[in-house]
Amino acid sequence: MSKQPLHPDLADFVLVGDVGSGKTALTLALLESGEQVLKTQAVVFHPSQVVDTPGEFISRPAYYGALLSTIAEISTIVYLQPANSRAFSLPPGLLQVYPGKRVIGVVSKIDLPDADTDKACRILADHNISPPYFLTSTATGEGVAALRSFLISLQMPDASMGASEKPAESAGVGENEC
Ligand SMILES: Nc1nc2c(ncn2[C@@H]2O[C@H](COP(=O)(O)OP(=O)(O)OP(=O)(O)O)[C@@H](O)[C@H]2O)c(=O)[nH]1
Ligand SMILES: [Mg+2]
Repeated sequence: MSKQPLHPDLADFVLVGDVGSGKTALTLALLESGEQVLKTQAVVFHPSQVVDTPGEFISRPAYYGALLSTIAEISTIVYLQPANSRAFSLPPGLLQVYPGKRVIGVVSKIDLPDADTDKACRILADHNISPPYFLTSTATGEGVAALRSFLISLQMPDASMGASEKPAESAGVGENEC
């Protein structure tokens, strides 16, 4: 659990994605936390309802119930699609259970030599996740600030937009999307 969060306005989202897709690394980068990236064994609740989940939650049907109860009270799902993966991991039907959730598509690990960001974006689109998609690397830091700004903009009082709509320019989004 982080103490004295640097970004208290970063709130109310849950990261989901396959084992090793980079959820914990991205969570800590967004929070600018110095914590070590370790394999996530159980749900981690950071302050302000920022929630990191173990990849097993979506890769093993036995955990779907735990996933559903974890995300019940959270408004925004941040789904990570690794840039070097062709597998889409969000369980079918999850978004039907919670049709009101905002889903943000993130292409993670864009620094990897075998990254194919266009392909990853197509995979997101093919699974009905609406753009913009945020391209990130926690190795280089690329795209992290843009995603953070976008997530913070969702906490603004008039942020009724979905991820499919362009946020205010002041949110600083635009360079790391596809
Ligand atoms: N090159 C590179 N490596 C990354 C990036 N993000 C995460 N990694 C590495 O990938 C591995 C897995 O990252 P995690 O953040 O632990 O992945 P996770 O999705 O939290 O995994 P689980 O907790 O097992 O579900 C770690 O060794 C990270 O250092 C990235 O953007 N680029
Ligand atoms: Mg993790």
